[in-house]
Amino acid sequence: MTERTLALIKPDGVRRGLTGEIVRRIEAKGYTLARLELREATPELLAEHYEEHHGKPFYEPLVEFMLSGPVVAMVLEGERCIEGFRSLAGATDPTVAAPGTIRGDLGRDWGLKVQQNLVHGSDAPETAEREIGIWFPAS
Ligand code: IDP
Repeated sequence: MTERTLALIKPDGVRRGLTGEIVRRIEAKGYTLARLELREATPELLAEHYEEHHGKPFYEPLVEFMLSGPVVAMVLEGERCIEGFRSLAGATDPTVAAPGTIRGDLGRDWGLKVQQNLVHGSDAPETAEREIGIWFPAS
């Protein structure tokens, strides 16, 4: 079944000049870029996006990090692309993410309060539709 997912290149990825490399991997996998925009997040948008993490110890540093520079927001389309993009991204912790994945090849631990792990990808069809609605309200 063709799916849509929200993928973000987080501020560390944009800052480090990895946008092209990350988009290249998405395109090489064969997913369609339905939307792609360089965006500045806002506290309100992030409060919605990270609703499930409110109250966790890494929440405040996560929001601060996500506000530290522009992000690239994308809507990807393709068969099973929700699971597929998470597979391309790799495990949350970049130190243990498998080589071959975006986080495993390009990310590492910087000893900070939040994992700067380059990308975000929706984790389920309902989450994907919710997150696409937050970042691209007209979609
Ligand atoms: P995911 O991005 O792999 O889906 P989530 O559990 O949804 O991981 O967490 C959202 C983001 O919060 C992560 O990508 C990472 O940047 C940060 N994060 C998650 N867990 C921790 C943690 O235990 N310490 C620091 N940062 C974390």
